[in-house]
Amino acid sequence: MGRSGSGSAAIPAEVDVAVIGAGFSGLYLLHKLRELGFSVAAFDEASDVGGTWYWNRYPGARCDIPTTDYAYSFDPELEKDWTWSEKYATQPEILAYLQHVADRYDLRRDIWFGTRIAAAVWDEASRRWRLRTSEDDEVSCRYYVMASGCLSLPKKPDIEGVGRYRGEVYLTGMWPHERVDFSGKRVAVVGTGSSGIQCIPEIAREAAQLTVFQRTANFSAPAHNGAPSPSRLAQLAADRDGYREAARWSRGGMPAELTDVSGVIAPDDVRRQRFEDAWQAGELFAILGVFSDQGINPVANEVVAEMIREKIRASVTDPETADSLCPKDHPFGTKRPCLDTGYFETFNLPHVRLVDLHRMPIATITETGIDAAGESIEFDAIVFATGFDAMTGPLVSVDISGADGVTLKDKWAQGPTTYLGLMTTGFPNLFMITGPQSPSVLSNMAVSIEQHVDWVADCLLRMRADNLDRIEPTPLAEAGWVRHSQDCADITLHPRADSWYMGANVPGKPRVFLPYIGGVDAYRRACQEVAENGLMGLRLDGPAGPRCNDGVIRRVQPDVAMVLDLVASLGLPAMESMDAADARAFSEATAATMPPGPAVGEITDGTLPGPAADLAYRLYRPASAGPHPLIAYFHGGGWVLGSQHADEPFCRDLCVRTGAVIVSVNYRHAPEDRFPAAVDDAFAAVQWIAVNAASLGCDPGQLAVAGWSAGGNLAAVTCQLARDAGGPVITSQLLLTPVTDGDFGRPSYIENGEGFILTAALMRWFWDHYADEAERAHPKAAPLRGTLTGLPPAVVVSAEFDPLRDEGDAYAEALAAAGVPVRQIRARGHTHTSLTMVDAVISGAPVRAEMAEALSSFLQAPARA
Ligand code: NA7
Repeated sequence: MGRSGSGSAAIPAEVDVAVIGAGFSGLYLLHKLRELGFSVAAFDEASDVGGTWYWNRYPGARCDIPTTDYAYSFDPELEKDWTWSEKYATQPEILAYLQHVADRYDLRRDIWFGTRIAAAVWDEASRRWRLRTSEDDEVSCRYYVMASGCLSLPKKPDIEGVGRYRGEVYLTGMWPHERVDFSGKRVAVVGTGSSGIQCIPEIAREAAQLTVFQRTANFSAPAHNGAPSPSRLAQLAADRDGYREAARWSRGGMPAELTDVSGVIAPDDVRRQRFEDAWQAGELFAILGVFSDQGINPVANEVVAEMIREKIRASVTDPETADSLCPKDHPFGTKRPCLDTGYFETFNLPHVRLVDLHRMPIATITETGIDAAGESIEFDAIVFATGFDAMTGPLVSVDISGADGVTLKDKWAQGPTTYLGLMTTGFPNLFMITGPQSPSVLSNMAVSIEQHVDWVADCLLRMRADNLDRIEPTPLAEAGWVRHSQDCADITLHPRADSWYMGANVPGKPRVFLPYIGGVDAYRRACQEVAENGLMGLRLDGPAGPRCNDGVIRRVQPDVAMVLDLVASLGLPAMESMDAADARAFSEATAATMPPGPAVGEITDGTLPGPAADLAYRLYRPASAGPHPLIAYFHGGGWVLGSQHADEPFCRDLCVRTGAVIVSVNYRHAPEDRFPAAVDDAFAAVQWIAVNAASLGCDPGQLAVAGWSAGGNLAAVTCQLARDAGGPVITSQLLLTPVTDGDFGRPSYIENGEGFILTAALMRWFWDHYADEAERAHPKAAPLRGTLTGLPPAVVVSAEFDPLRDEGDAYAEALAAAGVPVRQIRARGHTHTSLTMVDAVISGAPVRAEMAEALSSFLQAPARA
């Protein structure tokens, strides 16, 4: 049986809160909850406090977040007490710090060491958890908190023959407490993640021979370790509270200035300078933030990746070894980058050898060494630096059985599902500290741990005050958070890598991005909003009776939310407060700040005859050989704004995705030319384009019309006019968030009338400029009110947070009811404008891919007579 740190006390039968783990999380939890008057017992398998820093005692083990920031901030007195000796402290120093914390707050008396919690069962009748230790002792607790760490379950080396080896074997994550002496020995290190990269230079100092077995070359930057950063120390001395608060509201959990320099657009000298500055800083967030777009744009990412490869090639003398050490199979940052001290230079030492497992795979481990590609290499010791079953491993390794008898392991068989990374449905009163779908391993853990502990403590306090004793996330809230967390990952390059972030390092583990990548700041805001909104998404119960404010805390796509935040922060005047000329100038100026869209084969300008005057058009031709399908395109802008080149990024994107020639036609605008001038121009343009298809290098049998917003309105009306006039033959229509009706009473007008760029007020302004009240019901203004049979197949895209959503959906449904083939695409989490923000709103790309694929499939179908 485990004993409490104070010595003899037996495990208590009943506590308010049981905490698993006595590392950074467990220690602060214990302290905080005890201060609040809860009875708490903590359990740890280790014989003392420290968590990660208790187990990872391998030579060279250090933190990779500067110690100025990798420490508790909850007590200014504790900060005054402790002085770090280095920028990146060694494992013994961090362990000493945590021991000091345990002493300072007298924590050990409530920690049972050498005690593993093997199983936990929820008892609904008593609304308590029953925990069982590996020694079969039982503890009953109201709340059960897994503070068991993200990287605390080492992955067993999964290499053929591993059990046969007779020499010394070490696992970096379970290093012996006694000093290991490699002097004069032949040593193998398997694995080149952070642990391998930290221990290899240290082992090379002692060993007679060192052979490093590398499966994946890793990006690493010099830590430039030494004294703690004078500039960070000065900032802390000047305003400790301000510094800590800035860390709490930063992207990664350390105060940092975010850049808006794009790695795609910046000139070479700027790129180089920014990179060199980050390289010199020797901080992970610096090298991960050289460019604003390196995490999402492969081109920007490759700029940084190649500059790091240059550094590697410059450090390593043997070109073949240098080449093997250069990472080429994953974007930079998608596997955790390392900070090192002399790692690459170690391979210049005569007794150090790199075995690149891609060139020389391990056949088997033998009794005396490792056989690789026909060569038998003998070793006195093998060090496995092969990583962890990260994030979910430590949680599901306990046999946790929830309210419906399902185990956590089974619930998460396809990947973890959590609410805020803090709780999971079906497991009431169970909290996780830095669980999956929280920023955790992507952030400064110290900051994330404090935020989680504080949130849990506030929650328990509130429940106590409100006479409640049961809490569980609702399925709706949990599904919403899982989706949001996934949405955040999907706009990054992370899913491209076989990383432990993706669960890819453990055979059979589901491939799911595990941490939350939306940022510490965004995450903290979400947690705060949940608390402020009556613990939204959490079902509470107890003597005071049940209560639940169900809902989804984040529904807007993460990059769309960033755009909305930016727009709100600019405090721009409402467009409807301007006259048409000012509104046009304003909208053009805004468009000029957007990325231009992908390159196409050719862009040419021309004019075509219109009913009143010539109409300007801009033609986008794919790089491929023709004849191409042809799309007549009408821009958005509420019939008031825009021109033939206003939607250029979207037109280029459509051109590239469909392989069609896009002819974007200008038309007469209101208020100078009111309804039906724009319709007349649009129809005339389509007639001209159809007649001239061949001379435009296109296939006359593959003509589509397309438009966005008011342009979607014109495209829809044009199809009705062409049908009624008996031509031209239009093979399909693409309506992107179209205006189809002037009904302001639809729910989407009420739900999304404000705050999503296109407002209800602006839409009224557009209509007022365009058409008289009496004209608005005419099918040429409101195609939804027209006859819909016999129209070309349609792709109709609506956006969830658009006032026009419901009229777009209504049009799609009415078309389908009239027998028109329809592909209806509902863009979840998007706004009226976000789908056209090519290369700025990444989450729009899959929607545009789907619409282009649907349009192409209609275009390629045999033309309808
Ligand atoms: P990591 O980062 O998971 O690194 C493990 C390394 O071991 C990595 O290079 C793996 O290659 C390699 N590995 C794993 N299994 C094998 C087998 N079977 N054969 C050969 N090589 C293998 O763990 P660390 O302990 O270094 O770091 C974990 C985190 O701790 C770190 O990110 C910091 O946050 C602190 P692979 O890349 O899978 O090809």
